[in-house]
Amino acid sequence: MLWLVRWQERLSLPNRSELTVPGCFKRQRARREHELTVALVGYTNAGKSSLMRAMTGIDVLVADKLFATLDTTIRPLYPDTRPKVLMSDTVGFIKKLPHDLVASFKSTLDEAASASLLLYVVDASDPSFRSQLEVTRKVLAEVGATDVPSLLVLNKRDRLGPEELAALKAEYPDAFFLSTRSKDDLQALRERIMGYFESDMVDEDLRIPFTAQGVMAEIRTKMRILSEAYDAEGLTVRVRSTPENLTVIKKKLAR
Ligand SMILES: Nc1nc2c(ncn2[C@@H]2O[C@H](COP(=O)(O)OP(=O)(O)OP(=O)(O)O)[C@@H](O)[C@H]2O)c(=O)[nH]1
Ligand SMILES: [Mg+2]
Repeated sequence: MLWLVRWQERLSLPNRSELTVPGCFKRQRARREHELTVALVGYTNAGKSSLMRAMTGIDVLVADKLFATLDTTIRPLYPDTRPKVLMSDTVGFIKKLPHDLVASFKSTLDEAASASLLLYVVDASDPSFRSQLEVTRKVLAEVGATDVPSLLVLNKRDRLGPEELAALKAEYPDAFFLSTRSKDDLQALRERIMGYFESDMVDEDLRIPFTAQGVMAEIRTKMRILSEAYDAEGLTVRVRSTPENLTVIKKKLAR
């Protein structure tokens, strides 16, 4: 165990007890089952917390050191989206993670495995980013997160010269290039995320009688409203929604 303690000290790692997952995590996740979640995963120092801060407005710690983030944080995108999308910032990965310590990353790994979409955040200005990405992919594969759809985000593009950027774009044509310091890049990523979720959605007309107005609040949170038309008996709304949420709402309206 001594080597592990020394190794932790070298990286300024917290001890294992500080890294353990709060017991309420599973329950929180169960509650979020029907919600759209984006998990930020990647090597330590890639810029996950910077992205989290920029996309959700939450004041998470951003620091130029290894293992700045020691726990998972979950917040909705800000400004609000319809439907609501939750983003989670996770603990960073490193090379040669002792198997013993993998257990301490449980909240990160669980979060990743249960997300609707994974963003693999990479520091594209780090010459060793390819092997860092490999480490992240390998660890996530070990916990069965390979089925979760993902988007590769090559961050810190502001540190790349035009030729370097062009070469990386040719190497990773499907990746999203970004700097967390560029408002335009962040807006484009937001649109890409919403576009991804909407590609899975269906449009449908829902009839809401005046006696079932309570359901409208839930519809407004979970779905995007495309149009609303009132008549004498109630309201007809055209919504864009995930099939799962549509089923839940239709059941409530049928009661
Ligand atoms: N130049 C530049 N620096 C960035 C960018 N995004 C983040 N950084 C810097 O990269 C460093 C690490 O950022 P964090 O957001 O803390 O990285 P992290 O992935 O959360 O790191 P861990 O919590 O250790 O896993 C900080 O010094 C940030 O200011 C960017 O787009 N460009
Ligand atoms: Mg962080």
